[in-house]
Amino acid sequence: MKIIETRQAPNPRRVRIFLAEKGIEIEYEEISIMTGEQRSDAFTAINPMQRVPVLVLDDGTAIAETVAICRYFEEQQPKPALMGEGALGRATVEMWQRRMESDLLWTVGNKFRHTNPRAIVLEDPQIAQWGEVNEGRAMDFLKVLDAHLADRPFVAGDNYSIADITGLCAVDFMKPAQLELPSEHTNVARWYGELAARPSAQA
Ligand SMILES: N[C@@H](CCC(=O)N[C@@H](CS)C(=O)NCC(=O)O)C(=O)O
Repeated sequence: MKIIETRQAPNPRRVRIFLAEKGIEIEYEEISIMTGEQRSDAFTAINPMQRVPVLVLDDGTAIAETVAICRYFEEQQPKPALMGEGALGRATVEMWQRRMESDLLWTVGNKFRHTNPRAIVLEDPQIAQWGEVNEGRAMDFLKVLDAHLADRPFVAGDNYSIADITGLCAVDFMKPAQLELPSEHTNVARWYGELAARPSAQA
């Protein structure tokens, strides 16, 4: 079993942090998305979407999509639960996981992909205006997140979850996207600081 990834990219990092929190060790194989290896015939045969990460099982079965990979390991090793427990717990984690992904990680990612000259190899054509629209959406979401974190330690409540992992990776990806966390978002800053201090953040 192995995971094909690109170490610098945020989605593979989500999987690495998830596995570190569970104490699961696995083999990693690196490809370079900046030189287009995800578009090779060999990789396209594994993931026709040409994206990392991909989990390849010992029988050759490939599972792509970050959350699907995490789901696989959550089912294999339920503790610590990172995708919620019970109907309400799972629904709450999923609600916030989806928000952290679509309203923060993807918006920050689009800002990077459409405005950073280095990202032309990933996004051609780059549409700067779309990058700016996404910056506005990311900033709007951070306001919502700051209010939400005022009275709970983690995004989904009392327990650390995949929603926090996605959030940590999104906030860290603000740097290459040339975005700054507004200083008034003290709750986000507190939450981010605690997540970044966990050993798993180094995975
Ligand atoms: N929906 C996928 C998205 C994965 C994704 O966008 N991965 C990026 C790296 S973070 C990638 O492979 N980019 C290559 C490209 O854009 O060509 C997931 O959740 O895993």
